[in-house]
Amino acid sequence: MTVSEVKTVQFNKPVIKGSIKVPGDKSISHRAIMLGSIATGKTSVKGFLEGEDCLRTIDIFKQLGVSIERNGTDVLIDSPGIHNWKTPDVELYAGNSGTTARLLLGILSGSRVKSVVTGDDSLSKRPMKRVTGPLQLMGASISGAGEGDFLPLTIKGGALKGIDYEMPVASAQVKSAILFAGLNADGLTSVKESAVSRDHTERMFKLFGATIQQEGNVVSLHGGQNLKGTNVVVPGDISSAAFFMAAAAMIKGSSIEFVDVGLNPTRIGIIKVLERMGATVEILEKYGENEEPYGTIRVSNSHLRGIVIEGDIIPTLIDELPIIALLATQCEGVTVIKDAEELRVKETDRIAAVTDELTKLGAQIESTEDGMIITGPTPLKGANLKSYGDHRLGMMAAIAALITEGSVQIENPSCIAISYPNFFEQLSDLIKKDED
Ligand code: SPQ
Repeated sequence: MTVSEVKTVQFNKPVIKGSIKVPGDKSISHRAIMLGSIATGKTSVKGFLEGEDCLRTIDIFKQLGVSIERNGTDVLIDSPGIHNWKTPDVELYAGNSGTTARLLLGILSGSRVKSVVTGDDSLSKRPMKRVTGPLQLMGASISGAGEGDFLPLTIKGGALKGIDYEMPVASAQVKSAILFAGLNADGLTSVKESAVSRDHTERMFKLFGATIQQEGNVVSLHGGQNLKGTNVVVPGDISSAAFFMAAAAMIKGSSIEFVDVGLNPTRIGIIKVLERMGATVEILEKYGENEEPYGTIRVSNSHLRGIVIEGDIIPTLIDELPIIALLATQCEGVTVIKDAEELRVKETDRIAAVTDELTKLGAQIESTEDGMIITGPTPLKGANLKSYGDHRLGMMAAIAALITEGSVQIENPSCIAISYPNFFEQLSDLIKKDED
């Protein structure tokens, strides 16, 4: 590691205040490019996230012969439709992005092209069988290491049959991959989850003209539906906003307004947790109920208390658990996070990584098989923290620096650009506003 890959962050305990519009939602940005490429005709996307993961998704669909022009956060797609894609000349590289790889496996299975999907070191260790297993049951031709459990994987698109599948883990990526395959399968495809995960794919299928049924935790669609290009507006990413929501909640005198942030009910677990911990959360405006709900919300500091986070709420805040763990160090009493074993197979083992890094800051935290137990409030001290190349760990470390006595050094902070390219600019804007 070179010296330039370590960032020293020191703030002398500031108050943070102001109004921000966080970048576009990562999950929705990926799906907008994917559906715009599957559909025939022109699609316009506004508010696209210029993060590394979503840029990989654009590159991949260009390799498949789709015309995609990006001008900042505006993207124009012109596609011949999934059945007219070309066989790519190169391997399709998903980088660090689990969403790109897993959803792509479902999409390619029902296409007419043969291709190889690869990823970086972290992604090549993440389990793919959860997706390739049901896809193979639908008739997909997928081969690769560990009987299809690890990238690189070779997919030969072809005829598929519908499936009635009960998922062993609540996962939007597994559900979406099966639904994408189901779109080009013969007959009905039905997916059942143990708890409802983010439903962006389902909402966007409807926007592109597909008929899809959602009843409780079961989603079904008939194969053979053709999608037509349309216009997509991507709201701000609540998972990115969560870092500053936590900061506003735990720093005395702080208050931040989040403009045009996504408020999809399957993603707002962080808001429920903040309210239960005692933070002040105000929903100031709410729009767009039928497609993707979004609005303006304000989060302000208040006395915080520890809570238990478990069960059905977990899929609605899965990516927020690293920052929630930091927040819990500032709550009075014990916070218990359970039923979150999925954290162990993200960009890194987030249970082990969060526990190790917060311990270095002096937090009272212990890991369990499926979560963490944190006792607070604890004053935190500066330390040298690893990001593990995981954007959410990198941002957790930077937000921790707002409350530590002494500086925090973050190893490999550039990974933050995976989901939040202007994170440090927005952070310093929020601090400056108080000095003005
Ligand atoms: O795309 P990737 O790398 O899997 O990203 C993460 C993240 O922290 O940004 C997880 F590591 O988000 C996933 C999320 O955890 C994005 C996602 C989606 O867009 O469908 C769904 C969740 O994963 P899963 O496995 O629960 O379906």
